[in-house]
Amino acid sequence: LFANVPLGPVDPILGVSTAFKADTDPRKVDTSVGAYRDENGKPYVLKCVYEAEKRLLGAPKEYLPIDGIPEFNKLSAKLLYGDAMNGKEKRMVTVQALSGTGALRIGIIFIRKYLPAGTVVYISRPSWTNHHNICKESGIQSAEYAYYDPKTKGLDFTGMINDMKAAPNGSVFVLHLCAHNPTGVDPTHEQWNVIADVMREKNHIPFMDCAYQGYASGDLDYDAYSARLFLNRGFEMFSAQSYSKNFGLYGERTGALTIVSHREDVIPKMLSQLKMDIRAMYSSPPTHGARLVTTVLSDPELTALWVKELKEMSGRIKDVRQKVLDALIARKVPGNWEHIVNQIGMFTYTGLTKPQVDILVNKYHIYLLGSGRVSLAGLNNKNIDYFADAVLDAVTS
Ligand code: PLP
Ligand code: TYF
Repeated sequence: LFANVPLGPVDPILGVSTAFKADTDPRKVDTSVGAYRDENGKPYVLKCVYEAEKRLLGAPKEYLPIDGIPEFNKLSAKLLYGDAMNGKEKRMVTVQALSGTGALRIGIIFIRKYLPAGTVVYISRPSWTNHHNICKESGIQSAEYAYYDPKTKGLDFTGMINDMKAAPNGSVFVLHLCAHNPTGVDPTHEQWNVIADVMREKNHIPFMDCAYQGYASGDLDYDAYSARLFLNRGFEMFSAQSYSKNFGLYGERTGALTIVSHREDVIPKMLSQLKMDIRAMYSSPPTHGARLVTTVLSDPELTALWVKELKEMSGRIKDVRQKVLDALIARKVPGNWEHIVNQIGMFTYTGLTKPQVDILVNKYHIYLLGSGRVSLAGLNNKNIDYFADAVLDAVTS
């Protein structure tokens, strides 16, 4: 019966992480998956989450409504859109989702069902590898727009704008709110303004992928600039929020999808359709993570603690960037490595070639993606010198 089931490809990110776990070499270093590690290389439960968990001990395990906890949905939209909401909440709909991935998935299915047939979803080149998978599995066509320029290791702004102009009017553009994965390259605020102008002219629809709010600059409002700009400029738009990174809730699958319409009267109908999809897929979302986020965001003291911890996490990663750059310069590693400190968020797109990556993995047991992406969270004072030694060897051999 199942003899013809073909073997699927290994996920290019999670596959590397699996290889790391199987490696028994004591020197091994994991810079593959984007998951925060503390200075000792250990996963970190945020103190605000720990405190919220204490308060939630024994909370009922009843089913949630299909669209999740109403307060969680409200707080999520407010966290992302902030003052830009300004009365617009009446024409917004938010549903709790199975983290960022689940929010993207529900949103993309909604696009397939209710946007004009043939609408194409444009994804940055490169992007988080799952974006194309989500579109493919949801039965919608995806295409790419220029984003990263390997020559400058920065944004290919001209290419991006040209691709936006060339796309059919009314296309969906998946845009990373901040801390672009995998490149760590974000548009400046001035560039976002131009992007919004072009998207407006073309009637394009922004789909903000918000996996790192607060994680880039350490400032929740600063990091939300692009989403608030689009809302202020009157776009109809989508946003998928993940609490995996900024609350460290990875396995709790906590997130939200928000859709903004021009019209208030369509919101109940849109919600009813989102609920139909959710009901048929998994009936209702999980309780724990959304309760944790709700507890923290509705308590000013816990929110302040959260913001402090966000600054600590993003601050440690910035510190690691500088230390890696210093270590490479100290070793006179050929090439310019300034991009390591110019890029932002959890990752640096090193520019290492596949053969160089192979040296790091096979000879040094340092696990990174084949694309040269390094998750800086995996580096700390104990392994930065080892990492820099390995890069020197890889680049000069
Ligand atoms: N989008 C991007 C760009 C990501 O890096 C991630 C991973 O964190 C996600 C979405 C969604 O992740 P999750 O489903 O864990 O929230
Ligand atoms: O890019 C990353 O490393 C994170 C985590 O299928 C991740 O976004 C990786 C792969 C995946 C889901 C999450």
